[in-house]
Parts: sequence; C-alpha cells; structure tokens
Amino acid sequence: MKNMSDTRGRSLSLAHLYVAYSALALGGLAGLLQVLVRSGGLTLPAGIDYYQILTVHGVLLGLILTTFFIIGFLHASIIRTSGPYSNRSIVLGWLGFWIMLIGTIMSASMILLNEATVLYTFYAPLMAHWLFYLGLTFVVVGSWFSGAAMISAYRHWRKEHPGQTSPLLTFMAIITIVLWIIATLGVAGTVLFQLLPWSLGIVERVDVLTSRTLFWYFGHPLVYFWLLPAYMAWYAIIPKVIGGRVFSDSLARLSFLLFLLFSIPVGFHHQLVEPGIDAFWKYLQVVLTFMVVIPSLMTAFSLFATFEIRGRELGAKGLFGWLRKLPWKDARFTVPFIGMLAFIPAGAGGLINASNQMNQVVHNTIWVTGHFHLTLATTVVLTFFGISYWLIPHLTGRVLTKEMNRLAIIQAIVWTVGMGIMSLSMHAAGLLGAPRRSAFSTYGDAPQALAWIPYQAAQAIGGTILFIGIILVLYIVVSLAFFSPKGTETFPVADSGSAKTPKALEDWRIWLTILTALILIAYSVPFIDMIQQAPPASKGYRLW
Ligand code: HAS
Ligand code: CU
Repeated sequence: MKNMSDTRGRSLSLAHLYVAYSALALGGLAGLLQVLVRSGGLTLPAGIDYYQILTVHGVLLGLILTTFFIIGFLHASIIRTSGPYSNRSIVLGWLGFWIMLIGTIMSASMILLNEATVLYTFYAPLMAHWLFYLGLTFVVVGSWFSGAAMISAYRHWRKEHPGQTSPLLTFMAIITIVLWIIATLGVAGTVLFQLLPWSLGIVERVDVLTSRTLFWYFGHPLVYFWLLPAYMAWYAIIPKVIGGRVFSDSLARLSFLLFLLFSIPVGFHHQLVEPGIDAFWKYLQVVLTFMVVIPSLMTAFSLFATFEIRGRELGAKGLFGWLRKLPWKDARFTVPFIGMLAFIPAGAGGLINASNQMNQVVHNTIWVTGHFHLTLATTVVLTFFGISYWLIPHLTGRVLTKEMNRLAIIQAIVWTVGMGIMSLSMHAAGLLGAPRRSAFSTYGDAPQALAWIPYQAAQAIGGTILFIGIILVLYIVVSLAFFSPKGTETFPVADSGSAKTPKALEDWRIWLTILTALILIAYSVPFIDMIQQAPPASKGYRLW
C-alpha cells in the first residue's frame, strides 16, 4: 500500500515537471525571437506582433513554468520527508493539476490567437479576451487545490506525531504554499471582481489604480514564491549533496517565517511612481521591503557557514581554503551554486529598485528586466535546473549519468555567459533610459535612442547563447526522464537536528495573526483612500 501510493505521488510530481519544461521550450523560443526583434535584426513574419511574443514569453516562463515546477517540487518534498500522500491528498493534487492545466490551455490559446496581448502583468486598461482571465482564474483556483493537498498531508503528519517538530522541508513547503494562497487572494480579487466582468461587457469601466494595487499585492509575494523553493534546496538539500549538515534548523525556519510576514505588505515598491498613493504609505512599505531583505542576508550567512564548516572538516586551511574542498564536479551542487553567486548582484539591484529616489531613475526602464533575469532567470532557474537533475531521475527510476552531469555543468556555464551578457547590457541600457516592454525603435533617430542600440545588439547575442542553453537543458531533462539507465537516484535531504527547535516556530496562530495585522496596517488606509477618491474609471483598450 505504501509503495503504491509512493508511485502515485511520483506521477503527480512528474506531471507538473513535464508541463513546466514544455512551457520552457515554448517560452524560450519566444525569448529568442524577442531579443532578435529588439536588436533591429528581425521582423516577425505573418504579421506576428512583438508584444504578442512578449506576452507568450512572460506568461509561460514567469507564471506557468514557475507555478508548475514549484508545485511539483513541493509535492515531492512533502512526500519525501513526511511520507506518502493519503488518498485525499492524491485526489486533491490531481484535481489541482488538471484545473491548472485547463486554465493554462485557455489563457495560452487566447494569447496565441492574438486575443490577449496584454503582457504578463495584464495591466488594465489593456483589455484581453475574457477567456484569458477565466484561464488565469483556473490556474489560481487549481493551485489552491494543490495547496489543500499539501496542507492536508501536513495536518495528517502532525496528528500522527503529536508534540514533534515537522520535517524541515515539509515546513518550508507549507510556508511557501501558504504564502502563495494568501497572495493569490489579491489577483483573484482583481480578476474575478474587476477584469472578468469588464471583459465580458457586464460593466463598461474598470478602476485602474485598484486593479494594479491588487495585482502588486500578489505580484511581490509572487517573486518570493519563486525564490523560496530555491531556498529550500539551498538550506536543506545542498548541505547533504556536499556531505554537510543544515547550519541551523531554527534559523532556517525563522527566515522562512520572516518571508511569510514581510513578503506581502510590500507591493507598493512596484508602484512608487504611481500617482494616487500617499507618500507615507509608500514609505512604510519601502521600510517593510528592507525588512524582507533580512531573511535573505540570514540565508547568505548560513550558507557560507555550511560551506566553510564542511570545507574545514575536509581539512581546508586559511581564510578561503574551504572553497577548494567543495564538490565542483557535481552538477547538483555547482549549478545551484552559480545561482547563489548571481543572487549577490541580483539582490543588490533589488535594493536599488526599492530605494525611492533611485527607483525614479530605473522604473520602467530595461534595468528592471535585467534585474529579474538575474533573480528569477538565473538564481531561481539555475537552482530549479540543479534540482531537476536529481529529482527527475529520482521520480522516473533512472540515474544521473556521468555524461549528463558533465553536460549539466556545461549548460550552466552557457547559461551564465548568455545571461551575463544579456543582463549586464540590460542594466546598462536601462541606466541610459532605454524603456522596458518596447519593440525596436530609433525614436526618430534621437541621439539618446541611438546610444541604446549597441546594448540591444549585445542583448541579442546574450539571448542567442541562452537559447542554446535552453536546448541543452531540454535535452538533459528528456534524457533523464526517458532514456537514462534504470536505477535509484536519491532525493538528498540533510540532517537538521530539528528536535531542539523551539515550538513557537510552528505555532501558526502567532504567525498568521502578525501577518494579518501587517497586511491590514500596510493596505487598509491606502485602499480605502483609493476607493473613496477613485479617479474616473477607464473603458477597455485593445492596442494591438
Ligand atoms: Fe525584485 C522588480 C526589489 C528580489 C523579481 N523584481 C522585480 C520584477 C521581478 C522581480 C520579476 O523595490 C519586475 C516586476 C515587473 O514586471 O514590473 N527585488 C527587490 C528587492 C529584492 C528583490 C529589494 N526580485 C527579487 C527576487 C525576484 C525578483 C528574489 C525573483 C525571484 N524588484 C524590487 C523592486 C522592483 C522589483 C523595487 C520594482 C522595480 C520597478 O520600478 O518596476 C530583495 O529580496 C533582494 C534581497 C537579496 C539580497 C542578496 C542576498 C544574497 C544571497 C546569496 C548568497 C550566496 C552565497 C554564495 C552564500 C540582499 C542569499 C557565496 C559564495 C561565495 C564564495 C562568494
Ligand atoms: Cu517586489
């Protein structure tokens, strides 16, 4: 019975990973077309619009790849550390998968039919076909079913183990999904109550400011929903890969709790130039944004500690001698490690974005695009690749061969070079004022616009190298899923010594109460202001 449900759990996770990598294939191709158009080197055939391709890219990679990969990984982590799913969790998990998949197909079809060229942020008053919004609703509602599967498994574990601290990876997975559920309430609110009725023609106008605010109430925690699964691997899996231990179980849990508290009440740092929000509330949310940096600094600290302790165990001497003792030839370590390194400049860029005065310089420039290609498309995505290299064979009963391991490291190097060139030139062009979300234009040969062009050419070079990286990773993933030799690949989980962890860290009443208070403090007054003093609502526009 146990084994059978274990197999069921494996298929559930795998199904999610397959959708995620299919999204990578299509979204990556769109990315290649974009950099080529933007460099001025390519005109899309058959009247295909740049912004349509950009929407495909953003939705498939930013929303679909991430959500499916993460949910698949969270299921696998809970099953690995808390035992096979009950029938109820399996049923909920599959319901979630299918609802999300149907939603994805609905939204993606509308984009491909050019009925929803509204980019991945789908800002009103750009108006897409109502099926696009309905599809997004399905994706969100489906993910709630998946969340229910996980929470049910967690509650079951706690009932069976009264008074014990839950396994670290399960705890982290639950924080991640709770963060997601609370955040998606915002996007569900704007889609269900504003965008759907408006695109169906039931109401004629939409309040743009409220809609964007609800979007960013979701949009910022969204980026931590992407980051936290990577942190799960850094805290609780990589230490095992290098033969070490978790630096501190309590510190890891505390940092996840801080993410839960401070990820949500900070959406205004995406709206610093938005009129209609009082400066005081922007200031408050910027302070909270700097609070959410702290758990990342805690993470950096404990990873350095884990690496150094392990290196010294292996006999390393001197200040940095331990670096040489790390298993550089093991893709399961090296690929995510490059992701960690990338997060140092990526995070520094985030601090610049969050600083009100500097945000005025970079907002809506391609600097921001450079920022999230370092954070999401390097730090997070390389960690996801690193996870896939053992998780996929673990789930399919195959092994990561020496050749695939070597290819995975080459893939990461290709990715780093491509992304380095592309992201650096995006940051540089952004500082010169080049706009984001914009097709190729010389703006009537304005001298400033001409200065951006060499950087756009560099972006095309970087983007093309990245596309080679995408082909490589898809090749590795398909091999590991279907062709590698049969065998057992382990799901590495490091010992965290959770027995000594303070009980308060798992007392949900405390944390959910503080979270609710913080959200109410950060959002109530500005939200009431927005509704009471709403500017005239807007009719819909279809600019494509
Ligand atoms: Fe961001 C815009 C601020 C992190 C993603 N961000 C975006 C957008 C995306 C995104 C997608 O305040 C664009 C949205 C759109 O379409 O408009 N961001 C921040 C801040 C952080 C941050 C303060 N962002 C992320 C992460 C993302 C992400 C993570 C995805 C995964 N971001 C902003 C702001 C904007 C923004 C503004 C709006 C800009 C605008 O005007 O539109 C922080 O969380 C960053 C903290 C991180 C650190 C780094 C810690 C370093 C670590 C590495 C350890 C390494 C080791 C290895 C141990 C301070 C943990 C070292 C070993 C050796 C041997 C050296
Ligand atoms: Cu943000």
